[in-house]
Amino acid sequence: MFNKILIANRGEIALRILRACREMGIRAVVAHSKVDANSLPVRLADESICVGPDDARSSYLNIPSIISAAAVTDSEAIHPGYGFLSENAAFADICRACGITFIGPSPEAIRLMGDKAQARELARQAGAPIIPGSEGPLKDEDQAHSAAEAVGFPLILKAAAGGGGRGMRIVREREALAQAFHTCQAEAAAAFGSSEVYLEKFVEEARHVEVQVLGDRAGTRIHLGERDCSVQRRYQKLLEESPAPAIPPATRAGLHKAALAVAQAVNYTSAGTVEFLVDREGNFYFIEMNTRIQVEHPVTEMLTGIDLVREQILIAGGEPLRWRQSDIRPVGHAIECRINAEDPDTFTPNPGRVTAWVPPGGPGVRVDSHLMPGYTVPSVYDSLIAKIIVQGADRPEAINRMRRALSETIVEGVKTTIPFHLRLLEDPVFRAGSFPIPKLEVAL
Ligand code: MV4
Repeated sequence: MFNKILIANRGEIALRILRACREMGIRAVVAHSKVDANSLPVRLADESICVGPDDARSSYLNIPSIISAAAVTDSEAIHPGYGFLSENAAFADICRACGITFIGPSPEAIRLMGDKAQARELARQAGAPIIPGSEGPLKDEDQAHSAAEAVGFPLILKAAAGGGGRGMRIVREREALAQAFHTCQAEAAAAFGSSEVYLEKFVEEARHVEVQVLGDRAGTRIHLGERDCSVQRRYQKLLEESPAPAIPPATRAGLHKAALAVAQAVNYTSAGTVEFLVDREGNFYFIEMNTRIQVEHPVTEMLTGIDLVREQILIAGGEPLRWRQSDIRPVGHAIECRINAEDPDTFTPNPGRVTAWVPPGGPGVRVDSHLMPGYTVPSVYDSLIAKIIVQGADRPEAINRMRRALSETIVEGVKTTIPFHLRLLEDPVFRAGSFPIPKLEVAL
C-alpha cells in the first residue's frame, strides 16, 4: 500500500480523504491555496503544501503545481476528490507519465465518459436503455432537424463535453431548433473547448437516480445500490437519499443491472456513479457516468457500512475488492442534506466568518464538515460548508431524524440553507417521495 498520498482538494472532501488515510496508516499531504492555509484539513494533515493563490485555476487546477507538490513531498499517489482535477483525463495521463498513482479510474475511462455522446453510444451497446435521440454528435443544422423529426418535441440539446446539467438547452418547438443549435454549439465551444452537441427527447418530470459502482483492477465489479438526487436547483443537488423512494422493484433491479453493464463496458476501476432518469411509469434511461467520488457518497456508506474512499485507495493500490455482490446488504434509509453558506430563500452565496458552530449528533447522524468556529468561508469556492447525513429504519424515520438533526445545528455568522431544508422536509410533495418532484422556487 501507499506510504503517502497527496490530497489535491479542499474543504470537507479533503478532510474526508484525510480521515480515510489516517485509518489506513497512510500519511497525507494536503495541497492548498493561500486562503486555505489555516483550514481544518491543512491543520490536521501530516504535511501541507501551498500550490498557489486563491483562484482555483492557479492552485487546485494548476497541474504543474500539483504534480510538483506530489514530487517534492514524495507522495506516491494523488487523490483528486470531486470537482477540480477529478475528471481531467489529461491530468490522469500526466500522473501516469510521472509515475504517480491517480486515485480514480483509468484516463481512458475518464476520457470516454467525459464525452457524453460517446458514453451514450457505449451505454446503448452495453444494452442499457438510452433516451431516443441522435446517434453521436450533430454535424450540422440539417442533422439536427432530421434527428428532431425522429424524436419530436420537446427535446434537449446537450454539449458532448458538458455534463451535470452544464451546456444543456431545452427546445420546445421546431421553429426554435436552428437558433438553439447554433447557440448551444457556440456556448459549448466557449465553455468546454468543444462545440460537439447531441440531442435527446426531453423527458418531462423525471427523477434523477444514480447507481454507485465499484470496480477493481482484476475486473470484479459490484454495485452499492442507488441514490435519488431529484431535489435540485439549477443543477445543484440539495438533498440525496437512498433507497430511491417509490420505484417498482423491477425498475430498481434494472437500474443496478444497467449500471454494472455500463461499468463493465468501460472496464471501470475505482468508485463511479452511473446516472439515470426514471419516469412516472418506472421506465429508466442512462444519461451519463461520473468517474469520481461524489459529494453524496456518504448516503451509500451509511447504508452499506463500506468506506468508499478507503476502497478507492485500496483499488488504486492494486488490491482486489473484498466484497462480493451478495455481501452488500443496505440497511434502512439514509438522507443527506447539503448545508451551504447561502441565503435559504434566494440561494445567494453568503461567505464570511463563522462565529459559532455546533454540529448535530446522536444516534444515526453523521456530519462531514471542515467548519470550525472562527473559520472564514471564502467567496472564491463553492459554498458547501457541511453535509448532514442520517440513517433511519425507514424513510419516515430518516426524515424525522433529519429534522431533529437540523434543528439542533448551530451556525452563526453566515446564512445557511438549513431553513430551506427544514421547509422541504415538511413539504407534502417531498414527503410523498414519488411524482411530482418538489417545485423549489414555487411551492417552497
Ligand atoms: C435530462 C432531462 C430531461 N430529459 N435529459 C440533469 C443533470 C444532467 N446529468 C442531466 N439532467 C437532465 N437531463 C433529458 N433527455 C432532465 C435533466 C434534469 C433533471 C432530471 C431529474 C431531476 C432533476 C433535474 C434537474 C435538472 C435537469
